[in-house]
Amino acid sequence: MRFDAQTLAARRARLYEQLGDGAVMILRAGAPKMRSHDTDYRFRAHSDMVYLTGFEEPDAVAVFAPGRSAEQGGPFTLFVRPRDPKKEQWDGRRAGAEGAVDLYGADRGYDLAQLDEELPKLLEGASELHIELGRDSAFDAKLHCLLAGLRRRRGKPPANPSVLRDPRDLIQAMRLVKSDDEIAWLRRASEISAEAHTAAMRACRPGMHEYELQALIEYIFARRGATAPSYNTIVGAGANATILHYIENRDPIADGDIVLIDAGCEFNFYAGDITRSFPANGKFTPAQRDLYQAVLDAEIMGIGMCTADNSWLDVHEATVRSLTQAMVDMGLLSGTLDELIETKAYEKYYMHKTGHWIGIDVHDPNPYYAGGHAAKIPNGAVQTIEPGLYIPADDESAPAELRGIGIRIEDDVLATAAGPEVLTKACPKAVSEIEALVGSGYTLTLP
Ligand SMILES: [Mn+2]
Repeated sequence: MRFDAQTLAARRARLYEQLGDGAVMILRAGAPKMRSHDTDYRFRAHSDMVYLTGFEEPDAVAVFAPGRSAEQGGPFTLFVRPRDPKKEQWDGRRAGAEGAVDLYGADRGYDLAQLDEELPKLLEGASELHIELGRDSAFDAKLHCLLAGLRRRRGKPPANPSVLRDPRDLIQAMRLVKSDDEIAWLRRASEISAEAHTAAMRACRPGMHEYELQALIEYIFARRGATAPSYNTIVGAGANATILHYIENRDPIADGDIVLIDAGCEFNFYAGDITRSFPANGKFTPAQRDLYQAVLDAEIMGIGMCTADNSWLDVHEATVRSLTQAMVDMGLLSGTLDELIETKAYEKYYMHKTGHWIGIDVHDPNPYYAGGHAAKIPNGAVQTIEPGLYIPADDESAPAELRGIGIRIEDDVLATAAGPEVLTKACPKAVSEIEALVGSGYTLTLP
């Protein structure tokens, strides 16, 4: 278990308070997914499940029923895969029903086989059920049968929850403001990610392949104890950098290319997310430098706006304004600034939003709107700021020297009462710093 028992118990107590005694919430860890024939992708449990239980095994089902007293078994029930020495020999250890209680603090632990029998009992008398539908059709069908069965009971008090709600509404709002522990893990994920990017810039020289930089980055993630990249590492050289989510990473890096690396690690479940763009040969051309500086100016301005006075949309709109002006100045767009913004003409070269919440998911699904308005940035929330400009190689309307260049610069920013704190600040981004760093050499040493 990677969260301590107290942290988890405190999170559940907050959840119970918001759920109220009449509600029941069901969360599921999810199932492994096939990668090829009989081998699966490495499993990672659903973030909400991990956040509230710390339980990482596949297929687990957690049921939270705040209204159940200790005599009734208590509010937290965990259904898990049974102990099985033969299967554990092949696929790893299992906590089992006993471990669910002893190691994970469940009030009751059951084998998954008992779910059909026990779940109706847990739902009895609940007025409201929080369950995410549409993720697993077999589970949805089971639940529909169960609810229909509860409704059919004649001559007995009503036993069915009559309101269905999505658990994400409650939990994702809880996850927006990070605790000190969470900030420490995000900070560590940011530091490791920054070290990896810095190493990649040092190591880069024309003639290498994109995958060599990916390998170095992911080596540093693993070496520093990160469990995995928090998303597929993007290393795009030249025109590949204009593809937002380019993950093939197979091409050689040419002299004169800008290399865009978007990579971050997951440390104790929490994500880092950094993008840097740099000249493969260590020296920006004047056109590359103009484009880079325009994005950097917008990024630094956006970071400065990560305070409780602003919404994420305020930050986005200010960034769009700054980048659109730069696009006019560089001959990419023509027209008045207001008109180009109004008609979204800037989307030709800047087609994504300026950032996203980050936490236990790299795109932390915390609320972006509250009461119909873009959500303000509360102190304790962490978000990325990541403006970019992408000029397709075949865009004949763009100045020739700008074609086939992609620039994105991304940092992870914690909003605090004292102002924005850049968690990824160890990763250089000023033009002079980048030019000094790229190609300066990185020697891989094994400890
Ligand atoms: Mn990002």
